[in-house]
Amino acid sequence: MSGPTMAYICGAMQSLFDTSGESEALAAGAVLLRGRALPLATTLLAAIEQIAARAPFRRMTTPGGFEMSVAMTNCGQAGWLTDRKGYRYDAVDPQTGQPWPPMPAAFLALAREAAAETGYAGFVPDACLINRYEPGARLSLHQDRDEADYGHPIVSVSLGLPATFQFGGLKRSDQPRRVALGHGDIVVWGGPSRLFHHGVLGLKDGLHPSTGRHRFNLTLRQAL
Ligand code: MD6
Ligand code: FE
Repeated sequence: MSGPTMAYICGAMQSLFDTSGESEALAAGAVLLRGRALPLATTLLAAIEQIAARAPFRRMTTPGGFEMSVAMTNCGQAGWLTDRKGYRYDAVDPQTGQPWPPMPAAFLALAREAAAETGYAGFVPDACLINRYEPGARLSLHQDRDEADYGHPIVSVSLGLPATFQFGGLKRSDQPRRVALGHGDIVVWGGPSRLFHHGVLGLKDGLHPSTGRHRFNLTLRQAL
């Protein structure tokens, strides 16, 4: 027996024993778990609303003086910031003078499980950056390199309107591939691709039943 028959039987066995659903490798160390956050979507969105009530979404300024089109807030022990002084993590929200709201238990559990399942056991995020896109908002190619230890992965959860994610390489000039990320999709990435460049193309207008004209993205990090 060989070829398609074998492939079919292996696929069937995999779906018998794999309770975790579909997963797709994007690069070495980067895995897309399609729809994995769907059962928690309502919980996550309610938590985002509660966080934003205490630490409002705001469009931050880059060190070069540009206002980002993506609105951001944070929860956890540390929050990611950018202003004229640079990029960094800080325990305090500069807009309120208060600590960032605590990380909801659902964020922590989801990140732990997704990371463990993709080979990163013991991941305990201490920071979550929450991005909010409206139609037209985009995120240019960047690396996430403000965390203390690149040995930890980042777990990314997408909610609401779909987006086109660009996943490049170590060099900014590496031609990025395009990956569609929709409601409930999780990407876990670390290892050899932890410092790969990535970005999000301008959000297409639309109306999502759970988020209206918005896309949200959570990136859970072990930043400190
Ligand atoms: C976004 N995500 O999906 C932007 N960074 O809105 C990121 O910039 C990102 O998804 C590091 C790791 C995973 C990510
Ligand atoms: Fe990033």
